[in-house]
Amino acid sequence: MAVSEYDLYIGGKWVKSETGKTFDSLNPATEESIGRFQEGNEADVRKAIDAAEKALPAWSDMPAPKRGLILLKIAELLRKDKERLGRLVTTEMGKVLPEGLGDVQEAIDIFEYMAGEGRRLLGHTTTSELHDKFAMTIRIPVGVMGLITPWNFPMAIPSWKMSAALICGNTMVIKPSSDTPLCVVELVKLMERAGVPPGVVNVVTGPARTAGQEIVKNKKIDGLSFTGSRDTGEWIMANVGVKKVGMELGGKNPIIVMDDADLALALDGIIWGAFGTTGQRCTACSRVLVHRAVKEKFMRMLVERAKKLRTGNGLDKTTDVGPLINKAAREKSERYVEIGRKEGAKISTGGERPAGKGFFYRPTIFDDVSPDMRIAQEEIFGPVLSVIGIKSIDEAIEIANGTEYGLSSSVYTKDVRNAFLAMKKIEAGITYINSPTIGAEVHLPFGGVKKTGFTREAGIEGIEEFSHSKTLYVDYSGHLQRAQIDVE
Ligand code: UN1
Repeated sequence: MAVSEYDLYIGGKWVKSETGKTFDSLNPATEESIGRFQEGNEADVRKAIDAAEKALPAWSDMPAPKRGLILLKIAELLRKDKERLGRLVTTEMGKVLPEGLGDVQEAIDIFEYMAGEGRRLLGHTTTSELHDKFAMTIRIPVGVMGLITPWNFPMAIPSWKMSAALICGNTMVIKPSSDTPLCVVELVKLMERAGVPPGVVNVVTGPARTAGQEIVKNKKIDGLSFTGSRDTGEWIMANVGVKKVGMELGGKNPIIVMDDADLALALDGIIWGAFGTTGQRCTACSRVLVHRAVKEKFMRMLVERAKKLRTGNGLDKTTDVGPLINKAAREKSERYVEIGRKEGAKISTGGERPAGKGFFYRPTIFDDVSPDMRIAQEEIFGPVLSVIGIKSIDEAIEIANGTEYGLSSSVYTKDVRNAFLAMKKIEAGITYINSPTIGAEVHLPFGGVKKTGFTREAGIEGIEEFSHSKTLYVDYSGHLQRAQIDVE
């Protein structure tokens, strides 16, 4: 079958890259190409920035509720096309179909949510220390935003960023991950149809080392929003210069199972949290901290269930776990399994790749893991779970907090004291009680602490990454009043 070629989207036009080069996006389940994309470079990014700069005055001047109507239209078009796009996510990224559809649903949800924010964009009014003086804040756009997005939620995460950036009145250049450019290209085609004016959203596909670096370093970009790996995030922080920066990096998310927990419920949650999306969520559960009083029993349940998980093409209804995104990702999981073995942890199931095409890897569980092992500290981003025994909620929280990351976390318990201690003391942006570490909803803030980053996306807080607060003072006293001086 002939492979379609897709162009860059700059200033409202689909154009070729300056490089004349292309790259292919592969279906990770079959290793076949699903599309050919422009290998955009620095010059392409600079053109896209110019287009975004040109479009900024008119777009930022449009009343926010009116921008909101365009966002609603985008949501409507996404909804109409949900089935096709869900299959596209499944094919390009390798999730199972219900998750592919969920990815599109999350995009619909956030566009609807942010459309409503257009009628709010809250500032606040407050008192003044002086007579006849009025004080308040409003939200203003950041300007031209650079968005660098990952492959694991190829519709949802670009939508979190684009919807918030749009409603706040910014224009933007987006560089999607080279593993999933088609999802963003399709999303932007819908935006074009929904009436997003030329130049407001520009797409440059291409490598991190050329297109990506230009977005990070270019001084005309006023704000940068990045979701991706810890290493790239650290490089960005060191090179970004003076810009408003959003950082959403990795996780080593724990689920604590206490001795009073409903074990069947915890089992469902852990299987879903650890092996859903093949463990490739920054919110995926990669550590289970289980009370020693129930550990043996729970391990038997967990291993039995994990063994039954069927790996395969996500479009196949019988598949539970899809492939990893690419060859390097599978090799990373393999490397860590080797590290875990050498560290002395015991493989209870998995630890191998099935035969045949596709970047598949069996769901893998390590038992007898100690908290300081590399497999319990470092993000693997694959279907590899470490189980650690604990004796109390205090010990569990200490181990939960004993990594550099802090995104999501969870505790299974029926004891309100355990639940509240976990909610208060776990160092993370999100704590779930009696549900897994994944499944954030778009009207609540999403983000982490420590080396996970410092940004909150989605929810009202999501507005802050894509706007500045501006302070306004109105003095109607008719004479000079000096703050801090004329206070008597
Ligand atoms: C991510 O893995 O980067 O909460 C985002 C969740 C999803 C989003 C995950 N709604 O798991």
